[in-house]
Amino acid sequence: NFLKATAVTSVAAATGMTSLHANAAAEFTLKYANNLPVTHPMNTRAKEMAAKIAAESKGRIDLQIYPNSQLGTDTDMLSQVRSGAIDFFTLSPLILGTLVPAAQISGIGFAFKDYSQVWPAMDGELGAHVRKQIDAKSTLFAFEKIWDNGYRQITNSSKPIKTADDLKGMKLRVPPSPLWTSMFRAVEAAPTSINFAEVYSALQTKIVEGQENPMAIISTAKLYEVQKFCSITNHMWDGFWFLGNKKAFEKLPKDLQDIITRNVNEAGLKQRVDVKALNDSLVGEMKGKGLAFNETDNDSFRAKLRSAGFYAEWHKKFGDEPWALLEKYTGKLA
Ligand code: X2X
Repeated sequence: NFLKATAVTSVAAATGMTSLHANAAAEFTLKYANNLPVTHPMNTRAKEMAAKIAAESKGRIDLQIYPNSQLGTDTDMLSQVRSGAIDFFTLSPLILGTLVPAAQISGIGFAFKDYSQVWPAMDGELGAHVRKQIDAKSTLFAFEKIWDNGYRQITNSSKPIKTADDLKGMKLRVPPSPLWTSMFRAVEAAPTSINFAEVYSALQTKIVEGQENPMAIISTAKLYEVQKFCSITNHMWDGFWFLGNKKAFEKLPKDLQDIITRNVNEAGLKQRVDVKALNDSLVGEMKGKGLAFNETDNDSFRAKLRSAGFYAEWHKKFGDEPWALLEKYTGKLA
């Protein structure tokens, strides 16, 4: 099919072999699936990574990439990676929360002030705590370096969101995750869980008025075509754990495991730089495409979350020790 052809071509380019031979020679064919457009840094870096893995393994590994929810929604792909139908999958810690609740802790609203708090936490003790939970509570493991999704902003088709009150009753799409629903209920919006694969059409057909995502996704998924306003809330940082099926990975020879691990982590670090750069450059570009941007009163959102008991509720759910780990990087939250 078309996808396999694409994957094989990139391997062939890296190894200098013809595509047919590259495919036939590979001793291990591994599948990596994700929910994002091919133009997003997640996929450009993954493609480069697959080529490096092919070259360094001398063609023994053929890492095939299935982007853009082509194998199904996040919910479907999560089942597939759990069962071993696919080998690797990148997923938001919050959606992973449907399987490993503790993983959601990095998505607490307004927790990380900026990237200078995000990476030390995620590459440090908070990330280590979450990866340990993933390993203990599922058939999955997460590579050390989490990939970036970015700081999330709210878009909608009806009005600029300036304060928390502007969200009252607004039908907003959120990804399938208990924490996401809880957070937007706390600000009295009307959140609906919809997988990313269905977001563009849900906005186009006005099943929901709005959604929230980082700049790189609003741009590469062309959500500006079906939204009028983008309100800069920076309400949450989000990433993608690069997940692997433990059994499938453990079957690989140690030297090949090492090649994959090193390259996944290296590609993740490069992808972080790309996402940050896009975040800084895309506002101008999307303004030109008709999306109206506005600043927001961040304190009004935080105050509302606090008074609704959002922080207290999730502190209790996660427990004192994990919460203390989070606050070690963010400072006192509520
Ligand atoms: O579903 C989303 O909104 C997305 C693409 O940001 C995630 O994968 C969490």
